[in-house]
Amino acid sequence: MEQTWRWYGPNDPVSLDDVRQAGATGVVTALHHIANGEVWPVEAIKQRQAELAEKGLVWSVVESIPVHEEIKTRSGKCEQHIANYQQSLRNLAACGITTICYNFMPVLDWTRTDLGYLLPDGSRALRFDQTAFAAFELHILQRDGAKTDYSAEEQRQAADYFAAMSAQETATLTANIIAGLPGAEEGYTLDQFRARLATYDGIDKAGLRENLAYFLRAIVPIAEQHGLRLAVHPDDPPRPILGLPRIVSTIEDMHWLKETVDSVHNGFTFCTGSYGVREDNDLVKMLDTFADRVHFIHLRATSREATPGSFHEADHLDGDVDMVAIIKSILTEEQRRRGANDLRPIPMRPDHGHQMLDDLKKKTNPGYSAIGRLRGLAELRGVERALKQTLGL
Ligand code: DNO
Ligand code: MN
Repeated sequence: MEQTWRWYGPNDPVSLDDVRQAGATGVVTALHHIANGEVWPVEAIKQRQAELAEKGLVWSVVESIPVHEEIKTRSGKCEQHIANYQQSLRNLAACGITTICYNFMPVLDWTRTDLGYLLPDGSRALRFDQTAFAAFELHILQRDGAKTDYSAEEQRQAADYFAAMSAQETATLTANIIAGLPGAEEGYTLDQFRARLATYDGIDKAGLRENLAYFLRAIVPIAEQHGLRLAVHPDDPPRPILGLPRIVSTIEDMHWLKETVDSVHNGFTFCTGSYGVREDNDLVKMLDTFADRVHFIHLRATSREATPGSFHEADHLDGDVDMVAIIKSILTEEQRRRGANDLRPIPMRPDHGHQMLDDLKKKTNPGYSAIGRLRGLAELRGVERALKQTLGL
């Protein structure tokens, strides 16, 4: 595995020196200063590469070129956004950057209700509390005519939860959900959010799949021409929320993606923390089934809680996912690729970490503080080394 690290650019409180000291050799980043939908110019890409090279690092993976909402809803300037996306891909290829992560989650990127969930050891984790989320949806958002599938019991719990919240807690919960977590290109006010949700009225799962297929038919040929590896990030959490469809959550979705545009360039970001939230996702099976199309790996673990749908982020080796088995599968795939003369290791990054030690006193990007990810990377690297030595992988 190529050890990589997500870096949000010059404003990231984690410096490139920190990244090197964590032992990563590759950087995962994006040109966040370029507006969503615009072309990434060659000069801007080269400038970022030069900044990294100065610190002995390479730009290994783009995460993400954001997919404009008008592509997801196939409305407005969709065609222009797709043409721009194609051009950004060509420009990245011209600069030698070939692995591109993206996601197709409607309106919201990854979503959490609590950004500072206190763990017994005093560190802080990200959490998705299904009851808090339902309180937001039913009592704060209160969208007219919204379809929800909460049971009577869930509705009662959400009402109790909401009744017990202070104004400050209500504001914090709302901001956590709609203001945009790191990497999400958009944040909203409540009114903007309601308006954005309304743009999906009439787009069901089949409709969203159609829009993704349309997008893939436009970009996979470019990836083929230029040797790019596209890697779709799964939905997080991996299920429909707020009445919006989600289409990259299960092995069935992965089959659909593969069959819809059947090319090895049309691949996956295998994010164990996202897929692993569903109990019915067999992660090792998913990874093994699509191994030749897994172009990028996010390793982290989540722990499902007693309330269905609730989970929090666990230590990298200690959640619901069998991380050792996952890493074994990745190393087996790398061995297969070497046999086929593809010597490139698969880029992997520790995806999120707990806020801990000195970082507890600092303002950090939720999930993307230095020390927790450093710990995660160190543990994952240890597992890799042990497997390589004992199994000869
Ligand atoms: C969640 C995290 C997110 C993710 C972006 C994908 O699992 O990895 O930061 O990378 O939502 O674009
Ligand atoms: Mn991820």
